[in-house]
Amino acid sequence: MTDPLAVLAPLRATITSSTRICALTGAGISAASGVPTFRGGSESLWENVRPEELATPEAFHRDPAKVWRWYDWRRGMVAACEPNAAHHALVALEAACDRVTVVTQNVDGLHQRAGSRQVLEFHGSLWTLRCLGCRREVENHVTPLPPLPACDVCGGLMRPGVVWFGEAIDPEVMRASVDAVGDCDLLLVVGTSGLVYPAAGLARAGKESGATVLEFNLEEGGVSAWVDHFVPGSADATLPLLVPEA
Ligand code: BV8
Ligand code: ZN
Repeated sequence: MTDPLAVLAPLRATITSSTRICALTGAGISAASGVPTFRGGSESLWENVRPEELATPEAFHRDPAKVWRWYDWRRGMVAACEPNAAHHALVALEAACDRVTVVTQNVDGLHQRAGSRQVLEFHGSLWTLRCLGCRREVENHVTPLPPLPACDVCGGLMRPGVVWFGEAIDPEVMRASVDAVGDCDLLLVVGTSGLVYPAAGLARAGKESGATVLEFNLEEGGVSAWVDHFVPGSADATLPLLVPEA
């Protein structure tokens, strides 16, 4: 595997002169924290289930208790994890440039726990519940949850506050994310297979808006066509290489 430093050394001026950095992150950035990825490894989150089975509105309508068991298991598992050096590196970059915006496909909340101040949760959050009755959204970190969490205002059934397959991205989050990739001069694409749209389309949008695009991943994937430089390795080892010596 190429030495990540050999890729980054010639880019040092580009990186340090960047004033607006955007990081588009996927499950791979949380892998070192112990959060399984979706498509990969034996421990992947989808290993024993197909996404269509659980991460869709139809699945929830068909068997809400089953879908809640999976999300409650994930909430408990993520609650026991800590942000890793990759999450912390994005926080450290905030001191080195005007603005770092994180657009994450992850729903684990680890960027916020690491201290990132500008996080756009493109696919929502495990820690948000939304009422099907009155549409209220609440932040909730209780694990485990009751089997079918009910809204304490209208008694309606609550659902996980995530974006399922076939559901639209929140328009406000979409607009802010498109602005972030369109406005940045350095786009870091970290730990994503680039298979899920419209999230993966943000990498192309960043490239076409003139950003320098660096991909941090174990292997090249779905967005590599729009990447200027591929930095191989585990994000918790490679992303900290971007942070100027303290
Ligand atoms: C929509 C929240 C329309 C829930 C998630 C055919 C072609 C193209 C698109 C489609 C298609 N058929 C259907 C679609 C659309 C569909 C889609 O893209 N499907 C894909 C699978 C083909 N998209 C949608 O449905 C989206 N909505 O299109 O709506 C619409 C419009 C208007 C009105 C109504 C409807 C909504 C998609 C959102 C789905 N929700 N998550 C939950 O989490 O439970 S997606 C899920 O996958 C996660 O959010 C995850 O983040 C995301 C993407 O996966 P990755 O993050 O990339 O993770 P993955 O495991 O795949 O890869 C891990 C990567 O990390 C790998 O590259 C690996 O090498 C790397 N890695 C591993 N370890 C490390 C590492 N890298 C660095 N260091 C390490 N240590
Ligand atoms: Zn309600």
